[in-house]
Amino acid sequence: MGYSIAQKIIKSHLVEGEMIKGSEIGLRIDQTLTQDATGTMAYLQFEAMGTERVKTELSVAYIDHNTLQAGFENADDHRYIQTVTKRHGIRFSRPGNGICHQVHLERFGVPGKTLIGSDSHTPTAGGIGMLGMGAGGLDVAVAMGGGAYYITMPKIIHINLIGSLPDYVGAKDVILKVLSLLGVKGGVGAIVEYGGEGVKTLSVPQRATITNMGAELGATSSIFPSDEATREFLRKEGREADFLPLSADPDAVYDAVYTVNLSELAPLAACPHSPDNVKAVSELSGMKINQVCIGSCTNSSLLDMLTVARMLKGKTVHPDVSLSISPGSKQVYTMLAECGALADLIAAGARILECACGPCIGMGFSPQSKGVSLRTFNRNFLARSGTADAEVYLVSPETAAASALTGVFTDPTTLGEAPKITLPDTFTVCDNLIELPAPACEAEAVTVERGPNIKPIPKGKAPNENLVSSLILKVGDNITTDHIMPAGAKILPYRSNVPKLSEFCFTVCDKDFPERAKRLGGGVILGGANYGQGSSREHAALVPLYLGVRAVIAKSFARIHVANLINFGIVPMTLKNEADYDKFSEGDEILIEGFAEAIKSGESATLKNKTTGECAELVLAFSARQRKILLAGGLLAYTKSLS
Ligand code: MIC
Ligand code: SF4
Repeated sequence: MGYSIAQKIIKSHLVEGEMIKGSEIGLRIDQTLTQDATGTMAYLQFEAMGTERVKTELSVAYIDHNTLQAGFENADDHRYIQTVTKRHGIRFSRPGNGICHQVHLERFGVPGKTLIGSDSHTPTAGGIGMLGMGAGGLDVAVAMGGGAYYITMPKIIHINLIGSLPDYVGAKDVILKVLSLLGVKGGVGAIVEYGGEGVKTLSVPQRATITNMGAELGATSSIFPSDEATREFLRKEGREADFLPLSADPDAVYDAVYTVNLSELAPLAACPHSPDNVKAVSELSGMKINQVCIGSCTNSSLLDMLTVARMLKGKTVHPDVSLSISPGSKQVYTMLAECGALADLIAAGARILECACGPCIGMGFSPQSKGVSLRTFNRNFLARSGTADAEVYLVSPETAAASALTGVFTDPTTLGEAPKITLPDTFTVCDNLIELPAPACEAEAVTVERGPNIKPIPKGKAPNENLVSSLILKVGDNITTDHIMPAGAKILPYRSNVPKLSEFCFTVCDKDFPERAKRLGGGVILGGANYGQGSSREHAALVPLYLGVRAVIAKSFARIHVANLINFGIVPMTLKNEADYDKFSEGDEILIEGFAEAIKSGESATLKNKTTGECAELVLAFSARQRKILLAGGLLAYTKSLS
């Protein structure tokens, strides 16, 4: 039997376990990336591990999320990351250099290699045939120290692309189509692999839009073959030597196969508040809009920006619309300026932002009350924009530009002849904002600067013999990490200050939660299906830990979040029978007898509702390694116990 692309990369990086679907495997990690909103924690944990120099082939720290410096906090954290990386052998991408995934694709991604990043959209690298996976900061710290990265051996979902994209239909419409087919849980436990004749009609940045938003499927990763288009992209970046052809064996066997005919696609939009709530733009046509935001790691490539610039050239943004544009990287920004397209955007009335995440993570540009915002981003979770009652729609740059001009939802295919964009033969390459670390012999002389915003990380605890607790929160299905630990301009500056951050925990769902959790001394959370979907932020585990949460019981969990819970010693358990969810209410007193013993060796445990007398069976599906981590009170303690 042949191998798929992802299976080939896994095979060549396997250091533990066997490639048996559903079992835990350990992978050697070639490259890591961090961004600033998760990076401080990742480097504090790396320091706590005591490793002097990173052991990966390449590790890069990006500053792209917390770039709105309304106080000293973010700037202090940037300085910490700049100095700690210099000391430990990590490259530092300065603020102004761009969004981690876009810059990594341009400057560092290599087909066939492995990458983990403390950001859930790390699979963007799959656009270049690299196996990129999002992970918690602690997992990235361990990988930087030379440790393996553990995942469940995934299923492979094959998306067979045929045909070619019609005018005004973009790569974003492809992934929105896939989201409409699979849903936000459809990729859980799987890697999504693209193949078929249609692949060669897509450039690397278009492929990267598709793999980027594979994160919204809940997938472990998404990947494209590495072919002539990949070689061409690398050549333009001056990195042809990094090219390696990579494709699936003709007899590779897939767990599921879907065919998407690119020629039949039409512009699509993900409606509030979920990326899989997909409708045709034609169905929404005419709806009044207030804001358009173009950018983010999904749609900020030169191709995207040039397309938008051409559509706006010589026109003016509708008076009722505010349009923001954030190019993905300094390279994209520079080239837009060089060819005059930036002037076209400015002249049309676009509000040009720096090349960073910006509005995507609620860092400014929050919509007006009840505002309708069209965004080329990847997430439209409730309140993520910073305006709780805003309606956010996710669309392609083509739909965004068309609607910015008319002031209403507009299907770009109705606009007449589409712009034909030809990309330059070479890209403007200049890595002057990527700082190299100090050489090993000078590293000790580097002083790591820590600002007053950096507070100690809470420590996990070993489980008690019995779990005697109460349900301090009951939530429904598809709870995202943006519900658990909201972000945005007002909260993100406290990413290094867990006590302060805890004041915002779960406030999107229940504004009294932090106070209640503190008053009750913590407890247990009950969730629905796909609990913890979305971001890789380990703060969604660290902050509940600080508030005394010892376990989370849910119908099912999202991959990165469940790993983060285990890493910090919070015990994630699933209900054997989902209907038992209804037997429990917030405030109920609960008991799990033999809790520590069940974690040590049991497959299941009984959850007793002391308030009502009802019972439910819980599944404890842990690997031997995860059991040891939980018993040690978390990965840091476990890793230390090994040395
Ligand atoms: C996101 O898009 O939600 C983020 C912000 O990039 C997160 C990381 C974070 O919360 O810092 C992610 O995707 O992992
Ligand atoms: Fe940044 Fe948004 Fe991409 Fe997250 S999804 S990395 S916030 S641009």
